[in-house]
Amino acid sequence: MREGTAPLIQRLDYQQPPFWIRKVDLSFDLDPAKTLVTSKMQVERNRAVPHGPLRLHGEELNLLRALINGAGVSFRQEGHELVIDNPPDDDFALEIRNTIAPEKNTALSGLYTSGGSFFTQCEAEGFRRITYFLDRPDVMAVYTVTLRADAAKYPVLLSNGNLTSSGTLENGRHFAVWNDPFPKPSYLFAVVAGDLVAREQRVRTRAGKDHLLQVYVRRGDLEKTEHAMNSLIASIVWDEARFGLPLDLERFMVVGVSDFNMGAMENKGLNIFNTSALLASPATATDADFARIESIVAHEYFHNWTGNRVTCRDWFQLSLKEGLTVFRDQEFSMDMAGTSSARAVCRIQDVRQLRALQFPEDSGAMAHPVRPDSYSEINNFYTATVYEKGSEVVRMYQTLVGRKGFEAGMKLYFERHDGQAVTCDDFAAAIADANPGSALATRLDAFKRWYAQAGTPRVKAHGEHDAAARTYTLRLAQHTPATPGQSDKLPQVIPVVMGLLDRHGAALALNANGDTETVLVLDQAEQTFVFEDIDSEPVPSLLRGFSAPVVLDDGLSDAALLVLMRHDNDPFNRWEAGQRLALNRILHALRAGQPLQLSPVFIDAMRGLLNHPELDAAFKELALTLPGEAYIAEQLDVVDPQAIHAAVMAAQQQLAGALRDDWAAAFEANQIAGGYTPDPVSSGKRALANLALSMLVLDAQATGDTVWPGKAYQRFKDASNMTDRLGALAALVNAGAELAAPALERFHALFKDDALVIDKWFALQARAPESEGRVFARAKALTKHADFTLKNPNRARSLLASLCMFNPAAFHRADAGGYVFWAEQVLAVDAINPQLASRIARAMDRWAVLAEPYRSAAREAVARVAAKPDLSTDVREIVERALA
Ligand code: 0A1
Ligand code: ZN
Repeated sequence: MREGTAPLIQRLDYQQPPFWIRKVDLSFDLDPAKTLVTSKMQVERNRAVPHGPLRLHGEELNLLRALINGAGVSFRQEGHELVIDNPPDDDFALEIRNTIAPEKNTALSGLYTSGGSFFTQCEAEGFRRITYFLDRPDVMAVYTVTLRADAAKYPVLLSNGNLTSSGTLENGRHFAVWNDPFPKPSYLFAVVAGDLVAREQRVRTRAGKDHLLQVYVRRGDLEKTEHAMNSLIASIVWDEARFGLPLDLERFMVVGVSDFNMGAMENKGLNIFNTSALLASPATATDADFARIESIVAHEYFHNWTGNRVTCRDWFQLSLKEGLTVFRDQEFSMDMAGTSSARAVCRIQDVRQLRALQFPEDSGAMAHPVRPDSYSEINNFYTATVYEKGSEVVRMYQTLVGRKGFEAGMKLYFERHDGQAVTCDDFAAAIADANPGSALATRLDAFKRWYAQAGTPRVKAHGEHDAAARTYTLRLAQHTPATPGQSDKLPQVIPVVMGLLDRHGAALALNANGDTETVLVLDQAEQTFVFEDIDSEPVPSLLRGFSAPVVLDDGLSDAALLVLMRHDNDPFNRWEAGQRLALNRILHALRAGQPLQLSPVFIDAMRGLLNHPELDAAFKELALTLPGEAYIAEQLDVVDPQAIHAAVMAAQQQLAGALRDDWAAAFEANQIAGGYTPDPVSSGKRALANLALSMLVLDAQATGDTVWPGKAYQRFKDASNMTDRLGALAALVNAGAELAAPALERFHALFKDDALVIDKWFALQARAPESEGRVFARAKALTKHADFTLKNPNRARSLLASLCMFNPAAFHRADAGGYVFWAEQVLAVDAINPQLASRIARAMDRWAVLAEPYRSAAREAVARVAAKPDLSTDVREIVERALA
């Protein structure tokens, strides 16, 4: 959409639609240049709202005719709406016929072509780019879809639901008819047509029903679908076992496409995936890719209940389906991981992600509540706040009512709302009503502030031990900072899972029952909690498992943090204590403007972790990885990305040197014999070996040693899987080793025909630690590489997002070169794909906290983009919020 200013849509303006569409018969005569769409709808007036015209949404459509009950009807086109002023009072049949041009659809929303096949993407408002419709999630219809296409070019014709008939037509064409028995909103509609092949699996579920599972991909990619199929089967089993939610369709299809704006899409019975979230083989995908595929396959499958069977009334309720489904996929991944330590690794990774992406969002120009109040482009609100913070909100429900209570709440939610389009309030009510008298039900209104208030709450903790009274008094205070449009905030309901340790690390009883862990519910601005029979000053372990999405300031000394790091039986807080120790050192150096110097105590503590005989390799890798630059930036009022980078590099260099022998031992100890499997134990070992290798190569760069770079190169050449190969390549590239250049060249030659691997090649170079501007120069040069294109979102992101969003020291340059580059690229992408452009535009969300000279130069670049008159509404909303 390209207009001066788009209207701001307000949550409180919601009204039911004046008409319902109950049934749709859609037919497509597929042709890349000109596809004919015929839509026959059964329409009825909604008598709950006042009479009004019928206004159908439509964009980029060429209307051929509109008939009501078979006769021509007068209509007008008003902006992106087709208005029929006097439709009949009684139910009527509306027929629309229009054409579209899929091959010109570079925005990848609606019906488009990719690699010679047809795909659709309708969430959030893509269906209106296929035909005129009431394209809103509360209008739910039963769809019958007829596809006609050239049989040789498009042998596979798919849509939602069940195949009811198929056959041949004249002129080498063929057809297929699909019927989806479940009423659904238009955003869940999908079509795929092309020369695809499928991996198939028949399964019988607990309920005793047989189902056909299919994973469709391009010829040649079939052997990369085994992991996705296994993940799908595991997801089906899990959802039945954990929540009693069965697969409701005879056929469940998953399709891969190389051009896709997001990870994947949960279209009813026909999930469409970015190939990056679907295809994996040991030789081409890393452990992280395998884990991501498992979680995204699960996420889309889980949407079948949380999103499809019960959907959103309006787009402000997006977190109703997304927060809940992320929570479900996170729980699934933890259950799949198995051991408590492997579960903790999942949790730590999720929290790291939240802190790296959502915390900055919550304190930047785009800060918005989990349930936003307004938007001009809904695609801009598929955010870390709606997804990841939304998931944390769901997790807090579970913490407040317990696991069983939460399952009972889910059951009630489906009993009440199956087949409906509902709101976050309906979900909250179901969980609370299933748990009367619970810590949630008694504070439901206050709890719902999590949906309404933006910003990350700060919790301050202060404990005092009274030796004479043998009591420990814990005072908790909370405050949520102001965010755009919300200056004053009320207290949130914050579950604080906690325990107390004595000086030696033993867990203390918190009450007469002898419990060593409890949940404190902080729901006031300030509250105190008193523990009895505490003999000596304890060390509090607060917010265990990251029980609420807040920033905790507990003022703990290094000594206390060391106790937690060594002894806390909550693995999350054990990890957190080590991160805090590192963070304290980095922040101290930054605030004092002094070079960073790690203390012997810190180094020893890290050595203790690395050599610990019992801890898992995966946990060690997380514990020995320093906090990310974005998270460090979040702790500062004024951000100098270059100073942060210098401090992190210094810390890394010192850790590399001081633990040289320990890294070497860890590298040797974590080699894996035998074939590749992406299980948590093996992937943990590979992760630690790769971290060790990168530390050893980094140290070698400083000392002039050539042995470890040589070993890394050898390992890169000989690796039998992508995790080890990319790990060794990263070690060379990130350390700036001489062997990096030949290794990169070799890597490109080896994988030049595998787009997903070439994406990694671009991303690795654009994310490398900056050193004297070389990384920025290289990334800029790579935009001219023959393999680079802005048209493929994965490729564009691999270079542009990597540089502008994930490499602060390369991006924020004193000469403003990064910002000039950003502005050029955002404008260039915007002309092709506004959704993608607006994602990249968000690199500037936090310009206002930058130190000079970055701040002024960044603002100027944002203003320059905002001054362009023909920006998409997507990018316009982002840059205007940034400047507000
Ligand atoms: N509902 C999908 C995410 C998604 C949203 C928009 C899309 O098109 C632009 C595509 C996918 C999910 O949560 O997986
Ligand atoms: Zn989702």
